[in-house]
Amino acid sequence: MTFIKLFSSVFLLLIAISSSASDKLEIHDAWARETPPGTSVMAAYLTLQNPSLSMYTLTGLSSPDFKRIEMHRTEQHDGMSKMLPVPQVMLSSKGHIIFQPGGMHLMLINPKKRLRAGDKITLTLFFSDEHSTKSSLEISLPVKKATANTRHTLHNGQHDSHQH
Ligand SMILES: [Cu+2]
Repeated sequence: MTFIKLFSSVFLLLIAISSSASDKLEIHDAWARETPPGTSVMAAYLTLQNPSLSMYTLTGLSSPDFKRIEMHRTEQHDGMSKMLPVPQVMLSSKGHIIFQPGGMHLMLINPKKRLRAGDKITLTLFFSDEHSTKSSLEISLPVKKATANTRHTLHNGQHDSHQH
């Protein structure tokens, strides 16, 4: 291999690495709500910040600790709260997405073991950028008890088997 060829392949590799979402995106305030024993669903929250000029789409999530992860949003209908699945979420340049109690949230479905406050959950977020390049970001978030601040968002409704 000539020097030029070697140089260009290294250069391409650097471009590929620097354009991945994991380099550019920031996760803040990530946590999952501790649930009573026997509950098959947990809610998790986080803020996803995109300081870059690129646009990303959050296309899904997975976790080795759960069977599957869904994105939901909560809507009020006639005083009843209803959860609707969100297949993907756009993350604009310089924008952010907030998953929070009473709003858009993550549903962690069928934990492989009981998770208590103080435990950690591993989550992988999958992204696609404006060129359809796929990337992923792995994070670790703590399980916490609901605080007085989040408890007031509890409500009745068809999804009262868990809190969101
Ligand atoms: Cu939900």
